[in-house]
Amino acid sequence: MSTYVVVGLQYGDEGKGKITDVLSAKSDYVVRFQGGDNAGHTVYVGDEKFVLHLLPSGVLQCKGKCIIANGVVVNPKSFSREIEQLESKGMNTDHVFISRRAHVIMPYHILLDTYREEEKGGTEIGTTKKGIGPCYEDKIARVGIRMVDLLNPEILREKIEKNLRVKNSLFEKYFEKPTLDIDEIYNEFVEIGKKLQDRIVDTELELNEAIRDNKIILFEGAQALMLDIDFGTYPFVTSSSPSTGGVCAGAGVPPTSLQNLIGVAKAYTTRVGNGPFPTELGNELGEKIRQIGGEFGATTGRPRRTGWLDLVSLKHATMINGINNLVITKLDVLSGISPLKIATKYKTEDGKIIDYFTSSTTKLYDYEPIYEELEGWDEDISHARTYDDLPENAKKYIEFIENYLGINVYLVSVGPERSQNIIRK
Ligand code: 2SA
Ligand code: GDP
Ligand code: MG
Repeated sequence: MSTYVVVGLQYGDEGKGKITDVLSAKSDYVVRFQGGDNAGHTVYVGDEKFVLHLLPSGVLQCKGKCIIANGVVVNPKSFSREIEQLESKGMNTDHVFISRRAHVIMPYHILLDTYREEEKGGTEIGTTKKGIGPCYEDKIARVGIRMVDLLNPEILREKIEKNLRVKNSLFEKYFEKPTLDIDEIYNEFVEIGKKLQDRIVDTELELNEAIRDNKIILFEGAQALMLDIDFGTYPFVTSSSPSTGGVCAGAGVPPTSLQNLIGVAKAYTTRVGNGPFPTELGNELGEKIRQIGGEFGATTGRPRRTGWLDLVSLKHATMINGINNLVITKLDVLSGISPLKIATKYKTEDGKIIDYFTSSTTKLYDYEPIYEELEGWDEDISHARTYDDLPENAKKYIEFIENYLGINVYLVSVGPERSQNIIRK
């Protein structure tokens, strides 16, 4: 198999960064295909912690090329910051490229996102305030600025001017906030274009050539299926498609080229931001899991909401993604908790028992999860390196998930470090 796709199956933060890092050592390409610097992908190398937001997590290990493809929305300032951070640690970043077609997050996108979130009675989605939604809006409205535009000052000025006419009027009249200055933005982004020009390329050409040459390509998802613009808990979602299907449009590669579809799920569930969360604990045990699991936003530092594993939503996620390999992370966090609950069905507000995920987000608040209880284990499993090192009850937990979803778990992660994995044959 030469192409791998790693996607999140819950509400993000499943540990995709760690898994991508592990897989990227043998990859010729590591590719981000959606989202932007809203992502927070944590990788531990020894005692050193790296949190990657816009760059693929594979940048730390991949000896080939790291690509930010057309489906990503790029904040060039975050890009430069991350590149500088890595270079200050002695790393070479000459292998990082951005698609000419990728859209640029402009200062007005960030302000719009922030004002909407802070407005009383506004969107209140609990976004990362990185400008992701407004940038994708402009892309779809066909008024966006793309990386290639940063290389053509005349077109760039025209496009900024056009956008500012609308955005400034919104800032002034609707939000009652200061307007933005065209010259300031223009000068800044022309300079950014000059600085990044050698990295701005036609990534879809390169990737398709790599597919033809049977190179190993790893597509790295950010966020997760339950935050998908179509199949997540709309409107409490991100503005892209973090699914395996999103890879094709987001990187310009054909569906027939995708082979190994890897879904990453935590052994429990977390969510950061607003929106329904049927298995949320919201009690002392939830707090305990947050503390042991270190469940705080890797980009914003916000405390993540915690809850039991939800197989109803996981089945939805594996179905939409067509997952053929599962990774379960953070099993170590559940040591010492017994019984462990797993949601296998929901009871709807009118008493019906269902085992599929609903499209009606508002109803989901009134759905009651129906749980199976499994006995827990007390052992510290963070040193387990083979499946047989795991206590019987931990194995039963994994096998319960496999049986429900009908998909094999091929990797169990038992700690944040690169080496803390159990790979099943
Ligand atoms: P946005 O900013 O428009 O994408 O926000 C929309 C929703 O998507 C959620 N979202 C995330 N959820 C989990 N993790 C994300 N990345 C960071 C992390 C988040 C952080 O790794 O911890 O630091 O807070 C991420 N990015 C977006 C977001 O919470 C909204 O629900
Ligand atoms: P991502 O967005 O999916 O890449 O995940 P994040 O990096 O936002 O959050 C996952 C957190 O869990 C990070 O702090 C990781 O270092 C950590 N982590 C990943 N896998 C494991 C694991 O198996 N056990 C423990 N205890 N922590 C893990
Ligand atoms: Mg994250």
